[in-house]
Amino acid sequence: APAAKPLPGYASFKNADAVIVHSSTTIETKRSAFGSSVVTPTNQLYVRNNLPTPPESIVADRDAWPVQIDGVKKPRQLTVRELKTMGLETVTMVLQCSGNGRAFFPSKPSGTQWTVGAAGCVVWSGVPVRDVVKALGGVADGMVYMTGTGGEVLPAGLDPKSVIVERSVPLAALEDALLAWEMNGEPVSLAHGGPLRLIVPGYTGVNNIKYIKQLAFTAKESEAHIMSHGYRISPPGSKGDPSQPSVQEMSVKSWINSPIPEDGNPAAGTVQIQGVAFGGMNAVKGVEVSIDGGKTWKQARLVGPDMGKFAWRQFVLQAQLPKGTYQLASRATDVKGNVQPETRGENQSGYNNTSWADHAVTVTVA
Ligand code: MSS
Repeated sequence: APAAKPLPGYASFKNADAVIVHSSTTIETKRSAFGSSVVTPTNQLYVRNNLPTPPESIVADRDAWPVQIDGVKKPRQLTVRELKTMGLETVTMVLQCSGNGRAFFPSKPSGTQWTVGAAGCVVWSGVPVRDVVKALGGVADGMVYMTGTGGEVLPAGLDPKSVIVERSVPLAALEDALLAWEMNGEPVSLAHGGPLRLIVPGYTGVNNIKYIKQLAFTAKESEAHIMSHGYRISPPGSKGDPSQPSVQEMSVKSWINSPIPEDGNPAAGTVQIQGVAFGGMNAVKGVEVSIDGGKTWKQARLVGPDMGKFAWRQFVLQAQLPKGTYQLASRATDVKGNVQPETRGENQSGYNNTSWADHAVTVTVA
């Protein structure tokens, strides 16, 4: 096996045994490392950066970080210090990269070959965006998007639009959105977007803008390349363009984290089949587990605290398994009755893979 890549400096606090370093800007949580405590520990959470990480100096004086609020009746700049007087909310949310599960596409789309570990369940605290908007006189007339801009210093000599991390989501998303300064009980680390991050619960990772420097309510979608052409659900063989759907709301998904082949063969007898399930915009209602590749299913039990509709639930099924080889699969249903599909939706860049068949594991009981 090739030698493991070292952790980059900004992520040196990560647990090297619990992650796969794909590159200096892409780090995946190992499937064996999700644990059974609902929340993903910060030192095991995945990282995905589209640009080089900003310098540590931006988190030296966190409360002084400014964010410009535009597209409201009274636009102005606010510091984190001021935001901390304007409201407080905590939300537990699945943060998942749009490309999680890309490695399972037989078409081998280019991009990081994430399996399941570009996701985690994370607790965020900050001010509700709706409180900020209210304090600034409400959204200006005619605005239909909420557009967040990342605070990276852009590489010189390039058209800013071609590289800037700026994403628009429908205005309705502001109802659940936060400007967050705390993650899992600590100030948001630089790796995860400190000093201030836009959190859009239920939406894929890319919409959660790190080191946010501007939050604008806009009449049009951002013209940044990452919005107009990147992160589009493009038909196989075609390039991204603004007419195609963008990656936004997540949908119902689950996968098994134990037993998995990486952890060795479980002993014959009672085997606890466990994993995680989430509904994106809707709470999870239940999870079924199959030991025969999806021919038959049994209802699993949801385990641990319910941390709200944007969090994931853990599930477990105790199965009596004699020696043999089993194809273990899980299939979640949300409260609206949406069922996790068997197959992925094919697309050029390998986004939004929710297929239960792709996430199944073959395990030998010894
Ligand atoms: N933000 C910014 N500013 N920058 C960048 O790069 N990225 C994205 C988000 N945000 C970015 C941002 C992505 S893409 C993702 S996933 C996320 O983030 C991640 O997170 P973490 O914390 O984990 O790293 Mo895909 O859809």
